[in-house]
Amino acid sequence: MGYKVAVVGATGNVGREMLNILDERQFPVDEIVALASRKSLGTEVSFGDKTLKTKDLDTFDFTGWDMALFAVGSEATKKYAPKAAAAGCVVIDNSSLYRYDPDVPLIVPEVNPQAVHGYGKKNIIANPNCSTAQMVVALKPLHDRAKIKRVVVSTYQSVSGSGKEAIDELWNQTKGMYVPGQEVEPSVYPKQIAFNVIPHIDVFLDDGSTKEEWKMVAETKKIIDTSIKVTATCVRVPVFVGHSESINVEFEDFLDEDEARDILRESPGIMVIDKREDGGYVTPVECVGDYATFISRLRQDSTIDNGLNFWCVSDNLRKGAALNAVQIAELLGREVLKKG
Ligand code: 2RA
Repeated sequence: MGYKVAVVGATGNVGREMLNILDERQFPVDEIVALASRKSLGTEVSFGDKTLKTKDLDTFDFTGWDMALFAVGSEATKKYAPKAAAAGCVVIDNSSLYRYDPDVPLIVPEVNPQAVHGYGKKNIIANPNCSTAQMVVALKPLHDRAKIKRVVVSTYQSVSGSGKEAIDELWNQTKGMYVPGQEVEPSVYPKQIAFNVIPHIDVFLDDGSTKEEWKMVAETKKIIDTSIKVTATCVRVPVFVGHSESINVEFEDFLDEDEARDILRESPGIMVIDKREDGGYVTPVECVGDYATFISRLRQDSTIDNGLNFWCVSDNLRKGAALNAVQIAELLGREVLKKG
């Protein structure tokens, strides 16, 4: 016996990946439904070797359904997630709407699986921001060994984090640089993204940081430990899929780079590719489609007593969103609902 699962926002990048990963991991599905807005009604989406036609989210009755993986914006989530939750269907939400709600667990299964037992207050579980998810997978095992004091992270985030229109903008803008008369002005982003980088993701806050940077701070504290100080600079780069991060960590106690590398090698969800030679590291194009959070360039930070630097890369549509959501569904099934 398996689960009745709804994927909400099934026609978007993340929604389609959720369907792919539910099939890849052979999640125990008794019945599955792809839900989307009325304008996408009937759109065909793949679920393994099957084809699903999207149904209308607005009129859908979640009664009797076990889980709903939400991959829509906060506005649609605000309208439909409570409806699903009230019908007894556990919502696993990829939007930022509920991440900071004290009554909603924010979960990365490799990091804080025990938090799944707190889902019942609102019948909702939140998925973290993509740039947070890959980072906390790497930080948690190191924090368990040598208690982290401070994290300084710079991100290099792919355009797929902004959706399909951004992917098209990068493609067309790049092509237009070579074809006179086909130049493409910035529209998704405030500045040119082709052959450029943009130090701005989401909205600016009063202190000069952006909301994307604030999310990394707030979510790391909620998922791992509120005592960890985090400062982030989030940058959009001309990459289609795959977020990269340069991470500097200061610990309470000294942690040798070799011991840190061994710890990460043994940690769930992590692949260490770290050779001090040409190509001895992972780049975004190599992480696409993979489940792992890749770690490279691990080395001591000799400017402080207890510091390490490393490079972290992961598929932002997978570990950063769809995979983490499916892993939460697996965790919920295994630890709570216990069907299948
Ligand atoms: C981004 N993390 O990369 C944000 C939302 N996916 O645009």
